Amino acid sequence: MKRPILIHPDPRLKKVCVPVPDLSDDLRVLADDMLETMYGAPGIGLAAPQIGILQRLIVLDCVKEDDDEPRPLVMFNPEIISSSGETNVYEEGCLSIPDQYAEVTRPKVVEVEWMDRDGKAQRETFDGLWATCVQHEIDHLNGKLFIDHLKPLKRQMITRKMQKLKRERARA
Ligand code: K1U
Ligand code: ZN
Repeated sequence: MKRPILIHPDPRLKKVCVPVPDLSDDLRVLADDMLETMYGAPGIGLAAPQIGILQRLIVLDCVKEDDDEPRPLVMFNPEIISSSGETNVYEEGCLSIPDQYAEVTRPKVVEVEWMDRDGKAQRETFDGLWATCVQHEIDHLNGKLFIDHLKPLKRQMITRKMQKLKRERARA
């Protein structure tokens, strides 16, 4: 089932999320709903707080080419265990900040540990867009948005646009 995505500013997007204790069928359904919501948006990632669930769960699939096999990743309690000194600049977007894009600098390569949909511990090194996306999603779990990486004036400008968008949507 697709879930509605919260739009910034929303206090739930600023909260630090709690770890998922043990896997359950409810959590697997939540992860599947998040993948459906992400693909439907469309997007390349989604974090649980974006649908109002304040638990440490993210999903992502950064396979770009339509002809390539999809690679949906479900990560419970993801943790970055190492980051490269080398950085990468990517023009990021966010499903909670529609139609706004800005360049963000982040480590180019990150090593991540997480628990998968079957409760199995996983560890993998990500590069390029995958690394950017997994860092963007883990930021969400810590109440941080990509605009928090920008200069205050630019952040304020985007926030005002989102406030206007939310007022318009509420009136419609
Ligand atoms: O977390 C989110 O809000 C999802 C976000 C992830 C992301 C995008 C760009 C850089 C870092 C993280 C998105 O998916 S925004 C939409 C998007 O990037 C996209 C949509 C359709 C096709 C390809 C990309
Ligand atoms: Zn986002």
